[in-house]
Amino acid sequence: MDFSEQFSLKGKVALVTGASYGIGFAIAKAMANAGATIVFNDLKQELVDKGIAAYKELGIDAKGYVCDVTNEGQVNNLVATIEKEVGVVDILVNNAGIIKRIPMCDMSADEFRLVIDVDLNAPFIVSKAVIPSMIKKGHGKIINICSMMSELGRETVSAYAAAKGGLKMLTKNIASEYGEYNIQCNGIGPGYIATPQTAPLREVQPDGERHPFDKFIISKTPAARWGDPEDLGGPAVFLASDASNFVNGHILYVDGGILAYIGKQP
Ligand code: NAP
Ligand code: GCO
Repeated sequence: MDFSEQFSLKGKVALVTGASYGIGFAIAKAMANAGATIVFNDLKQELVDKGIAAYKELGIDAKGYVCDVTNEGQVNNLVATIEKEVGVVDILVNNAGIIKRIPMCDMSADEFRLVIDVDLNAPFIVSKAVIPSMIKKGHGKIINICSMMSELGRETVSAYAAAKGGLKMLTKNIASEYGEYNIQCNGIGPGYIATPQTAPLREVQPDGERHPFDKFIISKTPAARWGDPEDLGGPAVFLASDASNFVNGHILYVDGGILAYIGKQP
């Protein structure tokens, strides 16, 4: 296999969850450019239609479906439909996710459960739905979108940190349990990426100043900038391609150096 072939996704079907915009969209775009056929889902038809149009503008013929990834029945239907209409899912990216920024003692148990449901239970449900056909086909790649909060905590994100820490361990367990079937399951841990999810942390202040959290993140990031969703494209293609066939159970942090850095000396 020549060098570029190793990174090619030609002939592969990639399902990226929650990929109408944001990180999922950028990952799907990179995978399409590497040759994959893109399938994605989102919660609402309106978002799916917007996503399809945005892919089309880039010359990508993506197929989109409405599906709530926390609903096992809907997920099983989605995977059966994809197998019938497009083919077996070779690459799954568990990207759909939510965050609630609420101090822990003010957070209700229902709010906590909702975050766990979307960010941890859903990757379990979707992975479980695609693994049997991957085993039959003889290969599969699962990429779980983890977080800085798979390693670190901070005020107000207890549910998110618990879910993303759990997702890191689910990643290692899928790798352990299905590695023998030539399935590689790895995670990507994005740093702070400029998407709608983090927009409230970057809001310009009434006096025109940058948000204090925005300044804080820049000071904590050796790259001295927020990540762009496009920064995740190359790492995702690597983990979806034959180039990573012996990489399993690994979390690839794409964070501009945050986890390596103790912070600026006073
Ligand atoms: P985003 O802009 O909020 O996009 C998330 C997508 O997931 C949206 O399209 C959302 O649809 C969809 N979604 C949410 N719940 C869903 C469900 N139950 N079923 C199906 N789709 C659902 O987020 P993002 O910033 O691109 O983040 C993508 C992933 O990366 C998430 O897992 C996030 O935790 C993770 N991450 C983000 C950052 C960051 O700095 N942005 C850093 C590390 C990790 P709706 O619009 O309908 O809600
Ligand atoms: C927050 C952020 C983060 C990021 C990301 C970091 O409020 O701290 O939203 O959690 O979204 O997951 O990797």
